[in-house]
Amino acid sequence: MKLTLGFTSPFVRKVRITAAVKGLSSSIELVTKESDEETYLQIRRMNPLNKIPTLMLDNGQVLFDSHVICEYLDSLAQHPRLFPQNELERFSVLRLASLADGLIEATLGIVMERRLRDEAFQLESWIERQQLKIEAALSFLEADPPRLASPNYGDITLACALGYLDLRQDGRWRTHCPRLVHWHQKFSDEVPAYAETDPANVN
Ligand SMILES: N[C@@H](CCC(=O)N[C@@H](CS)C(=O)NCC(=O)O)C(=O)O
Repeated sequence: MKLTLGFTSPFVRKVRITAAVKGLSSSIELVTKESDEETYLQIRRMNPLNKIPTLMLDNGQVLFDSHVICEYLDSLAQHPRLFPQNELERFSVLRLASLADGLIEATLGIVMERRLRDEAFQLESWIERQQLKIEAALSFLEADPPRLASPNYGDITLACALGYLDLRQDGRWRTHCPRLVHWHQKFSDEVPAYAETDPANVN
């Protein structure tokens, strides 16, 4: 399989951690613009949304987005199960993952607004709206952090969202979320792939 990626993308990080936890990393070739531009662009274009991560299977089929890719990887090996089969547990994991994806999207939205628009045209009201979503999601999670029995897809997504806040907002979330900081440290200790995919460690 071939995975298109950039090393700072939190959506890509979810997929890489999922692959590692499932013991599938060696079955996936990582394709960046720098390593093989032609293949990278070819696979990326097969996703009409033209986003990373996009995964090309060995039969040529292309999968996107990160949720679909992670669920596909989870289906390839029985253990450990990252998407529970029990309905109640499954929807709780999916809800956590959706909240964490929303956290990533709000953070990314601010990054893009600041990066792509000239300063004079940046819409502060829109940036504030995204920041409010970030604060609200963090308060919600801080009030009742997930239990970390055996890390699941929701946990992986949340860890990547918090890692992305570390990268893009200098870890400011840490000052008012002590329980989440503890949760994040525990996840990091239990899942070596988290540190291995830390964008801060990419040259
Ligand atoms: N919902 C998608 C989001 C993927 C996404 O937004 N990727 C960003 C990089 S972090 C991207 O490719 N942006 C380029 C673009 O939107 O054109 C997923 O979960 O895979």
